[in-house]
Amino acid sequence: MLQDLSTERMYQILTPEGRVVGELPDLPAEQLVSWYRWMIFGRVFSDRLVALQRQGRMGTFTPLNGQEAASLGLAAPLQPKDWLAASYRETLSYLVRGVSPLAIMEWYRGYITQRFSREKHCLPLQVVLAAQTLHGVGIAMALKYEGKPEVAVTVCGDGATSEPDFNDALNFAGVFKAPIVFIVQNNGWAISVPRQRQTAVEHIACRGVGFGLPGCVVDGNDLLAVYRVVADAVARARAGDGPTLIEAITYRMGAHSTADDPNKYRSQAELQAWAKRDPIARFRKFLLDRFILDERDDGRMCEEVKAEIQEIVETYEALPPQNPAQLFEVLYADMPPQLQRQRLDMVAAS
Ligand SMILES: Cc1ncc(C[n+]2csc(CCOP(=O)(O)OP(=O)(O)O)c2C)c(N)n1
Ligand SMILES: [Mg+2]
Repeated sequence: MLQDLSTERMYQILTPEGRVVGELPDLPAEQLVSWYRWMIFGRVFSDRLVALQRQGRMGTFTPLNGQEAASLGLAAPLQPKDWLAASYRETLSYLVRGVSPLAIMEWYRGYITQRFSREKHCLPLQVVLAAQTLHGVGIAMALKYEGKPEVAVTVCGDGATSEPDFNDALNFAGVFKAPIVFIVQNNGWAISVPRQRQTAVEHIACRGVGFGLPGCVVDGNDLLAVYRVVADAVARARAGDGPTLIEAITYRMGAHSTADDPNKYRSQAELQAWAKRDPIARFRKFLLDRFILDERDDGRMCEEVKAEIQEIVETYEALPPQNPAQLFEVLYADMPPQLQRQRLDMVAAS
């Protein structure tokens, strides 16, 4: 299907009004309802972490509101052994892959957490913009050398595409046909810098051409469209046909982080226009219209999710403080001698 896709038009299956305009993927109703629940989970979780931060119970947090469809849709087509290397914005992508909410909460609290387990094949959330794209290509090349059937997916923001790392990653992946999918979550802003300041080309996905990669633009607030496009690109990488660059057009409804005030740089009119494209409302309408979900199930599900998150918060707050010695333990498989000495000094001093 990727042949049908182009950077000329934005691929879409459901319009913001919930009208079907593309080919629906053949998926069971339970799958669709479970995805809907995950999007609600992502939003409630994000809101809760913002509230905890405001009360001094959480570190700086980067909300994902508005980007639930892109975050879920990019992770949903992956097999458990495929790899994901993404940024601080993709908390929902990680949760869907089975990373524990506690891992995310510890990470945002500033703990050195060991809960990003290798079994989930997710690298820890990356803050250094675009560095994860290189890590993703490295993993993809390792998979290729070892003749493994898995692929890597790497995700960054629109602002991160201006980093040298992003360009190096695309170039290397293009030349060596790495089994990887690059996804750019174009949410309109890099903190206060608008998307227009990152590149003069019309779509970020067009930049793939310069590296020999096919690119496509997808409506990032259309869960089924993101799923479909990423599933095709993953299949392409798995078949040995090389990397793809996908641009998901979405919008960050909240602040960049709990340390940011977006009212200083963007208009209410822009926010209101994007509120009409809400990814959860769009998918909900689709499910209700098709009788896959009813209002009562929906209400019950929201309450369940809130209760589940409340329990997670209680577990999180009962966690012991960080053991400083752990700082040394997560970086190297074999700790170098100077770090072993520093670790012993630290333990002795504490
Ligand atoms: C290499 C590097 N430079 C600068 C920063 C500071 N910084 C953190 S987030 C951010 C904006 C990123 O915007 P974008 O890539 O669009 O991702 P978004 O936050 O919108 O998801 C910047 C400049 C950083 N983390 N890393
Ligand atoms: Mg951005």
